[in-house]
Amino acid sequence: IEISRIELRRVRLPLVRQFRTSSHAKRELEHILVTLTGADGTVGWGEIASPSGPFYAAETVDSCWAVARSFLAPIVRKTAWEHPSELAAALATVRGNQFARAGFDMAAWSLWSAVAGVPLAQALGGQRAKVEAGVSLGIEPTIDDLLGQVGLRVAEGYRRVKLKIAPGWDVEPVRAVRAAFPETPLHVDANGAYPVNETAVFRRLDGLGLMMIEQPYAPRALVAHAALQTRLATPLCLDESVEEVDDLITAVQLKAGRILNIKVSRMGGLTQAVRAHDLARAEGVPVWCGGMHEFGIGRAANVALSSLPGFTLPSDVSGSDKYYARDVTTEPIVCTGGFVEVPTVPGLGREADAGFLDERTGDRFTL
Ligand code: OSB
Ligand code: MG
Repeated sequence: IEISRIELRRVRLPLVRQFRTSSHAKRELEHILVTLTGADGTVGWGEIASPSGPFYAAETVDSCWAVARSFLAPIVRKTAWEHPSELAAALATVRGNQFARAGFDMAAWSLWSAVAGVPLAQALGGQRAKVEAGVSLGIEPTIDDLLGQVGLRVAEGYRRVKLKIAPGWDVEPVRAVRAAFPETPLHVDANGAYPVNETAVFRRLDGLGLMMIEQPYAPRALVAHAALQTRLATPLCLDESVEEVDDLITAVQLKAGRILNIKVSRMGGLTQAVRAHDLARAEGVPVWCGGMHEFGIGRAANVALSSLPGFTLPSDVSGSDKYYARDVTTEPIVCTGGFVEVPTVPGLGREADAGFLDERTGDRFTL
């Protein structure tokens, strides 16, 4: 596929509700949208969904912007490719910088599937017509606020609720939610906030019937995760620990977790996300698709990925309305009765809302 134009733009959207994790709080997000235009004029969209600060992963919006302009866009310019995996291999000559690479890989897949005339989900190997949606809830000022949020999302039909935890906000709020919602599938995510000598909190959480405990310790602490897993009945789920397929191989060998959260951004794109899925499936590790508060472009890619057969647990593919009053696509992502439909039209399945995007666009770069 020949690329005639590469465009990057920085786009800001306000969040409908502040989102707080163990490391930071946010009210507005800035993501970078990538467009690759083919020789026939077909456009592929991708999203670089890095947080502004380096608190989830090492990247920031500014680092992604710099690496995208100086290294990734030039690689796309000079690489001849027939399939997105070939472009992904060229992009992977850049070490790290997964979020930045993911935006280009996603744009390549949406362009390629549009040109091939197949839905992105089908191009990736997806099989489901709709995917099960879970929701991720931030740290709230009070337990009553949290109970209110859980009640709202359960009433909307979400099939699993994930609660962010942090030292000082863990056993007590989770126990309160479990007591008020005894039947709701629940899991917790610590974003690596606990020191590796902390086990008491997790042993107390172990009795609350959680689907999983996500990323209790720092990303590289795989040995500590393996040791904790031997002491708990609740499965541990890895997120930040797995940025490469090789990290997954290490985690499986060490038995550092029984479940994997696959994020398109964190894995450096759809190509690597599919590889992680294939490996996890072969190893009997159930996976689900995590999110980074993506706008409609990245969210559509998450829905397509979640249609692959190994995604047997609900994904963080909530409706656009959970985060944004108005999304950047002409049709928002909609969650109905706990499911999001997988588009059946060729390509990504969502069109950018050009006028609204222009209003929200700051810096641009074209090559
Ligand atoms: O750990 O899954 C995470 C958001 C920002 C940083 C880290 C995480 C998250 C989420 C968002 O949980 C989930 C979503 O996009 O719906
Ligand atoms: Mg997580």
